[in-house]
Amino acid sequence: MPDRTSSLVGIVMGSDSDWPKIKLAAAALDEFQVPYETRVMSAHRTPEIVRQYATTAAERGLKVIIAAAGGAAHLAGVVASHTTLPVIGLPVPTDLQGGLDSLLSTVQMPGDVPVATVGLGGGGARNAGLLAVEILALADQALREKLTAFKQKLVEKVNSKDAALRSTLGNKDP
Ligand code: RP5
Repeated sequence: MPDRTSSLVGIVMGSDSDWPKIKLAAAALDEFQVPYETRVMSAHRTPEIVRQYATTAAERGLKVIIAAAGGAAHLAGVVASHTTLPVIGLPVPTDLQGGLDSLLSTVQMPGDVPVATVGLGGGGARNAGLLAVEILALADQALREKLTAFKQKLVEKVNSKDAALRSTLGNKDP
């Protein structure tokens, strides 16, 4: 989805090298037709741009910010320090134990500056997008209904996997 002024979610990442690892966050927003913008900015390389982006995000209409970074991952925390919008921290996998450095740098915020940190990998990226949808759904009935339908589909999906596996293994119905 292209950037546009009506974006409700901002996805910011520390480097373009993060994008392939976090794009499932954007895919989740696409799935729920939530408009978003994507930007590359770095807490270390372009701190002034990060400050400007975060301080003006709410007045530009954004409701939630997803901030992804890897390594010494300070982006989500710095964004959170400059805005009252909810910030979802998305740690990016690295070569150091799969991204443990990113996870701890993002999740271990000092009190008073919350960052809602999701997990590493594809599940984490998808959950970042879904969590943003859930936050928006607090004030959007149509989005809430889509989430309810989504949950129902999950149940159906797992039930059919359960039935298929039991049938493959020749298990009797419980
Ligand atoms: C972080 O440094 C970025 O979020 C990225 O995960 C990592 C490496 O960035 P590049 O050197 O690939 O630009 O700030």
